[in-house]
Amino acid sequence: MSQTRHMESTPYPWPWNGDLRPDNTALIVIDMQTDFCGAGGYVDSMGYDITLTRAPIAPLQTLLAALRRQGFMIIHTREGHRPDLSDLPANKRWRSQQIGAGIGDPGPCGRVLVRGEPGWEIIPELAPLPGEPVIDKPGKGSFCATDLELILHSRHIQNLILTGITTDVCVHTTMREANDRGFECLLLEDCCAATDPANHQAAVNMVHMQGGVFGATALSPALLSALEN
Ligand code: C5J
Repeated sequence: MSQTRHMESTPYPWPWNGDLRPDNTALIVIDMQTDFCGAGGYVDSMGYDITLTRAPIAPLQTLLAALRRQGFMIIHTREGHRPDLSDLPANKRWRSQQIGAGIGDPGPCGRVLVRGEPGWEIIPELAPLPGEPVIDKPGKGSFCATDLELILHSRHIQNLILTGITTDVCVHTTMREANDRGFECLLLEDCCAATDPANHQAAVNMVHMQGGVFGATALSPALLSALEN
């Protein structure tokens, strides 16, 4: 007989059906790259405070250690473009130039948001382990123009735990895409961050609407204690 396991989360105990197991649940760590949280990267060059986007590093290290120990699938993503910029929409490039961090332009960490450049790498503190899939995505959502959905279905994943940066952009877009594809989503608030704390909170609040319109949210200690029990 199968056992149900829920954890404390808002606005409902997650997952909806109590079916939380290492072999049906994946952790996605979104865009923990130097460009988004390192000195001289894309976010820093736009003038935002990287202490905000670095805040999830320590909770993520604890979470990763626990989930790796228990055998959960771990997936990492990187936002970035081909060196020839053939996958960079002209309007995305233009907007980034308006704020002084033109995608594809040279910067302190190499060409901004370009694959293979130092700024595009995942930060060493959260480096993927061998065997953990890394999804390279040209956009905000992790499902757009990637093989993420195929990978999740091949591993029979039903539940997704979403973390990384930024809460209001790439994490939220990915959560919406995943929810529409039928995945049961949990956003871990302390393992995410935005370039503006009010936007982080607004993104969390949006998930809580309509009985959990995109899923649920929680703090990582709630997940860790559910897994310990
Ligand atoms: C942004 C992201 N904010 N990873 N990307 O452009 O959220």
